[in-house]
Amino acid sequence: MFDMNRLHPLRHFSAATTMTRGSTVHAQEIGFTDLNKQGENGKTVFARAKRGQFFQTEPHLENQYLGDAPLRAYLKRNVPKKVLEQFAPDLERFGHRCATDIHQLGRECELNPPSVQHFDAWGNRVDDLITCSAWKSMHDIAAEEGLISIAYERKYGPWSRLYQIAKLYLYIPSSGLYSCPLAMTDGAAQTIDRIDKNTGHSLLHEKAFPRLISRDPQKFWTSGQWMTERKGGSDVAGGTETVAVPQEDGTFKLYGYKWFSSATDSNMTLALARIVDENKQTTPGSKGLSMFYMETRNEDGSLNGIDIQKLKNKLGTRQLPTAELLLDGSTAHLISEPGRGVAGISNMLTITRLHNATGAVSGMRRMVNLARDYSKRRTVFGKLICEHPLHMQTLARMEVETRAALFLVMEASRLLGLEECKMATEHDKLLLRIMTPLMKLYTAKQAMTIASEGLECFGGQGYIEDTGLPAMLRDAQVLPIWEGTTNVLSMDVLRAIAKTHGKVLQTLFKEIQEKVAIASKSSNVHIQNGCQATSQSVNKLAKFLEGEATRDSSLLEVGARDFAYSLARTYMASLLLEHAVWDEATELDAITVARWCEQDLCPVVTNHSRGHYDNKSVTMDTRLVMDGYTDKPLSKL
Ligand code: UCC
Repeated sequence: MFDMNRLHPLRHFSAATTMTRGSTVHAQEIGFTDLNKQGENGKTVFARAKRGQFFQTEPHLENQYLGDAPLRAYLKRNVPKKVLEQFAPDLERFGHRCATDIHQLGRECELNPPSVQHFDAWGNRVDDLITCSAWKSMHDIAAEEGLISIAYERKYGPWSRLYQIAKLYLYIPSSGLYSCPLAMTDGAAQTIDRIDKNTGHSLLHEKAFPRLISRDPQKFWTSGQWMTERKGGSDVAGGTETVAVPQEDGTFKLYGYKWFSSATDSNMTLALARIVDENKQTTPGSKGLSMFYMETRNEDGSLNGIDIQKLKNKLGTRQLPTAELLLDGSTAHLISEPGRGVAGISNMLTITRLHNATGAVSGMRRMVNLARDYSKRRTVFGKLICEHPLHMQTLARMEVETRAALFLVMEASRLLGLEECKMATEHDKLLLRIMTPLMKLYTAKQAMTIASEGLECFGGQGYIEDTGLPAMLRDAQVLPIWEGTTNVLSMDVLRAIAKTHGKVLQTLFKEIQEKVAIASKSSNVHIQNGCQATSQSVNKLAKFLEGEATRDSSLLEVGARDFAYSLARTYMASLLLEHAVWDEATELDAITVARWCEQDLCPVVTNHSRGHYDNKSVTMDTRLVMDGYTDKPLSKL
């Protein structure tokens, strides 16, 4: 008979003993016999016995750059040696700061969330937004460290963007969510940079832009992005009610209610609104939306026709002053062609989505590295948890996800750098267009999984707020929501394909196949298997697209999420393959390929073959969801 006791992890323990690092220690050696010890005055010494002598060791943060082998390898592989030699020392120095003083400030931001004082002592409406000193320090640090400016100074040509994103990646998990205003600041800078300087927007180019990219804390401005209104954040065209009333001096007055305005302390914002025509009418839908520039304060420091209605009570990102704002005659400047607001603000979305993905992968890396460190400190069942193979398997799975996500985000940054320096080919531009939603949607979901799995690696301590760990999970949950939910982004993938008549897809497939062709020369069995799995996935996708799917748009829409996952996973496989056949690649890179390719790279074909997208299945989905639903208030049940 099988001895169940063999499976019991505690089988070596007796009631009188416990274990430390593999050796048996009698209870009296660790102080519990003091329970019965008599003090000099004859009383029991409780204090020592009550608390015991064992305290768990907290995980340590290491230099965020030096401790990140995959990041350093990616940069070494892609950036010319002479260029990397110039900015790598800055990343190393900053990697230390992100584990020390900046990390401390980030924690302070978490512990001292913002508040609003609506009225002064005399009853005047002031809407004073109160933020902690650490939050204000983050503003200065962002300027001094060039967290935005690096990308626009272009000191390192096309590598500037990659350098900036790598620096942000080190920074974000320690930033106390100051990363959010920086994302929008970067998006606004990019949007302004792409507006023709000859169109008469001197305010934008001469005032706002230099401030957004300044390294001087006194001059540095942050920007908001005011899109979302009460009707919702996804359907921007259907949800925007804010109107823009033309003024005689050529400016506009905005009236409306912005439902989610993050970074309420920003100096300026880009906002969408509908221009009121001479008949006092507005145009509905996307074609009625225009993009406006507005400063949040007037010359005298008062708010520019803005009432801060309330700060949002959010699940996470509590460090960040996200507010509901009433715009009541805010002075604004039209900066897009009338009716081209969505197209205009899409530049901003491309950047903020890259920041979102950078935040996702940096959170994953932080969690994996903390859990890795903890595994070398925490002893259970007689040995360090890093000595438990099952625990190492869990961490290794998290590591594979993190590596794949890192390469995807870094690759997008590399392409963006090329595009910004006008060095991108048509192929690069098309690739970047489809990569942006794929990267955003996929890494956000990975980040949630890793954050949750990561907390488990700390046991109960992962659930205790004082450790700072639960905030990582709460904050990660914004990633699949902010800047477009997973399904909205999946639809953006389809939009990009339709808009380019399939060119983005052809480009992506070509890119994957080229990487596979190079990797397939390797004799390493893991790489060969990876090449085979990746090629098979591309072939399956191509066949799927040739079939009925493309003829029925509603079918394609139901499959949009699985389709996006398939593209993301297959492309990430090719990025891992590319890395694994690099001259300086190690066996670990081949193993990473093997592990990544063990999953279903092409869930859209799997689920299509199961009939998940046909009409019957759609009906069944609705029936499943609505089973037992009565649509009656509780009182009537
Ligand atoms: O609400 C939110 C708050 C969340 C909670 C925040 C808490 C705290 C924050 C913490 C931070 C760390 S976030 C929700 C944000 N909302 C979004 O991200 C928008 C989601 N919706 C979309 O992305 C939609 O797909 C829209 C709005 C872009 C689609 O609008 P339309 O009107 O249907 O768009 P069209 O008609 O398809 O496209 C209009 C134009 C076209 O250009 P032309 O006319 O030249 O062909 C498109 O090609 O815009 C272009 N366009 C794009 N261009 C549309 N999307 C893109 C794109 N992604 N890239 C380039």
